[in-house]
Amino acid sequence: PPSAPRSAISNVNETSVFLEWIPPADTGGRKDVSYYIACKKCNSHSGLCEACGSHVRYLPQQTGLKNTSVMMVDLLAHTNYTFEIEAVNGVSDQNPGARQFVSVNVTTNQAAPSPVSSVKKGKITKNSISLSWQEPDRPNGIILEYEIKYFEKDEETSYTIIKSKLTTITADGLKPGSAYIFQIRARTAAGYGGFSRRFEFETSPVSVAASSDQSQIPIIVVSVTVGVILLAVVIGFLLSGSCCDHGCGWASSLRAVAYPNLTWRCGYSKAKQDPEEEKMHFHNGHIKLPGVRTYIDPHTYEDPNQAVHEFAKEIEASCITIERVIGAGEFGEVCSGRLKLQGKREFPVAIKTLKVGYTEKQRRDFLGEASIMGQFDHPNIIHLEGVVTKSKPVMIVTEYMENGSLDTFLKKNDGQFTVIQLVGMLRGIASGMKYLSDMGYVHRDLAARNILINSNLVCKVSDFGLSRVLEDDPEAAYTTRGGKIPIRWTAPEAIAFRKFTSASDVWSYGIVMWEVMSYGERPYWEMTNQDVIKAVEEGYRLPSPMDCPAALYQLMLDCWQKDRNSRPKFDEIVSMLDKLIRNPSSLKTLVNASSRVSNLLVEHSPVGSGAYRSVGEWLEAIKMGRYTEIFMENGYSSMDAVAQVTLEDLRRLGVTLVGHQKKIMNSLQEMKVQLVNGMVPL
Ligand code: IFC
Repeated sequence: PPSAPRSAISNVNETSVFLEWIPPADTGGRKDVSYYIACKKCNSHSGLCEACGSHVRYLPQQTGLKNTSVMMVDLLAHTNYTFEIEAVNGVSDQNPGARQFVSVNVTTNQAAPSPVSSVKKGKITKNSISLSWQEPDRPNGIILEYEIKYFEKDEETSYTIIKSKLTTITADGLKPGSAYIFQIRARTAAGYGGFSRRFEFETSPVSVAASSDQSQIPIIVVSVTVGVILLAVVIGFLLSGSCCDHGCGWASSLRAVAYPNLTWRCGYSKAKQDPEEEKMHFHNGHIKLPGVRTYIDPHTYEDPNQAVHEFAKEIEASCITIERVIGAGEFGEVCSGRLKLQGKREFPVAIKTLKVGYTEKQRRDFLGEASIMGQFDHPNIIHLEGVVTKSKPVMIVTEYMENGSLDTFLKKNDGQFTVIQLVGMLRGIASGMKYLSDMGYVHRDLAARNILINSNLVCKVSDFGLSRVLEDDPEAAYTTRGGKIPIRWTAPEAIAFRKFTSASDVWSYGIVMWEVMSYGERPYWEMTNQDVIKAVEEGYRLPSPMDCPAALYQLMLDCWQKDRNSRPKFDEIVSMLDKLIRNPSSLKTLVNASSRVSNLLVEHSPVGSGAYRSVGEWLEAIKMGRYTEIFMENGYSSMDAVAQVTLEDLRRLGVTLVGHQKKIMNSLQEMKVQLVNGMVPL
């Protein structure tokens, strides 16, 4: 029988899991290897596992898989699963020994509710339509409310949304005898599900026009009066003094410090009277919109301790065993260790400590980080286990990512992964970034060094801030306005006028794609920050990494569009990568290696040192002038053509002396490196 499959990776999307692996090292000398997936559902408390049962669907199938990937759908939400991937062949049945498999542990997330499928009309009048519907087939949690969107048929641009906790509503104020389109979606703690299909219902036609018009006159009079009064109140309110005169308390002065160029914020928040009252109405000044989960900046909290305990669990120091130091943080050390929570099995964690003798501000910033991380719950975002604040040292505890940061991991494993595995990593990162951008969180320092990777090769977005030097050249990393910016990863508008948005995160994501596909190469190599800024501004972009699928390089170029609105959104990037993963043959077309180099030659005929205007000049310079004639006669008459010469070609041309071969190939290599270090103009 074959040995076990290798390098299995998983990607979790809500309640679906995508698995991928590479074939076994030993096929047992046979060609009939196929794969079988065993699924076990595991209890996170007892650690006991049982078979998954028949509700799980396998795409394309569970047994006899010929390809090295499979997708499991309809798993339970928030459940630990172990998948065992076994390679089998025609003699596996006869094998008395242990099964050879690779296993992957994953935890599913909560899925959003499935769409509402049946909607019935109730009472219909000339101005109103009543509806009722059934709870979705798969609510995947407790339904908190429904959202009903409706609009007049063919007038989609102007729609109305109503929310309801019940499964019935009445839409009124409608036009008589008109068709309306209704769509309903449910919301659980996991967010909104998809909208139902469109349901069309019509109001009843006007029967006696005159009488109905009569009956509406008092309504119109009342509405107009109320409208005018409201408008007057609002205008009066806006004209009554400014916040900055009256002061808005500590939180808003902090906001003003955080957004110095957005002074209107101050005038904006002034409408919120004094801080006490503000708290009552807005819960710490955060207007929580139902169903829209947005990230809350912990700085807006009056009391940072309240923020951290709203978003992070307090862990008792006695539950933590620190094992070894794995890095340096801005305020202390980062260690690996183990966490044993009540009723749970001990598991590995990473621990960041706040060194003794910290200032109040350092403690606030340190715990502010935990308040941010605690708001996120996504398989591709580093997961916060909790904080220790009641004893010293103060700590932040996260899940442990065995393989550390992605840039170092890729450098260590240069060339070791399949393209699909690399795309799987990129897909995970894009999915985490989609989540952050949906939450309204702008990362600002997305780079491979800020991605962690675990033993299943799952990538998670993280942020180590200043704990690692942002740039080798700290001078150049400072902008004219004093902010520290990782130039090579940052979009031009963010460098130029600090316009950090999810679109600038998309630019950085493009750079991460390039880092991943080139196994941790430094973007723009040893160019200085100033040269990078200049080249990018002039429209130059990084060239394709070696052996990079054309579709991926195109996606990188899309992320690096100057106009930030033209860049793809993270959800589009995720779907694009999913499409490529589902159809691996789409990754077979590589950016043509020769076009890559000759392209550079054409656009960047090197000038200055090390540049040669002719083949003869070049060969003379390396004391190989004797071969000029042979080169010219065999079609290598331009530097462009010479760039493609291989060792075989040299032998064919009669360059048989190994020393000469080496001299020519080395010189060519050197030129290519210089050229590749130049960039491709868009
Ligand atoms: C100042 C600040 C930092 N504001 C936000 N962050 C931030 C930190 C944001 C995010 C992200 F991506 F989710 F938005 C992540 C982090 C982060 O990764 N923090 C962090 C990670 C804090 C403490 C620890 C112990 C770790 N984990 C590890 O360093 C680690 C190593 C290996 N495994 O885990």
